[in-house]
Amino acid sequence: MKGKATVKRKTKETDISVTIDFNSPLSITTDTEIPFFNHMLHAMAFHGAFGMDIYARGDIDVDPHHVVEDVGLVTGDVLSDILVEYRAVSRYGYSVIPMDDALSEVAIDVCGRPYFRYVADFPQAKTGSFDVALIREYLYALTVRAKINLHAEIRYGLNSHHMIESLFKALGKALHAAYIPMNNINNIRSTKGML
Ligand SMILES: [Mn+2]
Repeated sequence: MKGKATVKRKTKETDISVTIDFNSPLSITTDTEIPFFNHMLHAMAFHGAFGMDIYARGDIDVDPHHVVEDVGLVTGDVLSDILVEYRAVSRYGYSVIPMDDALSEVAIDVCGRPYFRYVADFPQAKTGSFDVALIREYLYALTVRAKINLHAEIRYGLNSHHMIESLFKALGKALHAAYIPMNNINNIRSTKGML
């Protein structure tokens, strides 16, 4: 079905499966064994109003780095597959989302030319046990594999948890807008009501 794709990837470090389904916004499971990462991924899909099923196992006893980065890689692969099926999408999506003290901005162009800009200055290096530096690894991996232009900026905030959560909500909403299939838009926007 268009708008849905699954990619599985198994290496010596990680075993990952990601499904995204833009047709089923209520179906969200995030199972990575990294509670804060699960929380952020869930917020992204929920506020982006798309279905997402993530299963990830890996050497988190070494460092959650591999799992976080590889979930980004596989999620990018899924978005790339969805674009192939849709053929044309709206391309652009942006969102600015506040959460308490924090404000984050995400702008996306699904253009086939990977570009990544990320601005974040966190007041706390960890939220719970989660190293906030890993957020960059996830976003960069997703950007490269999805072949999108992603500008992500946490403008300000006092609490790293709020800052990252506002960023993931903005990312979800921006992805939703950027991957609207182009044919549907044309149909709706045609003054004739059809093409
Ligand atoms: Mn939270």
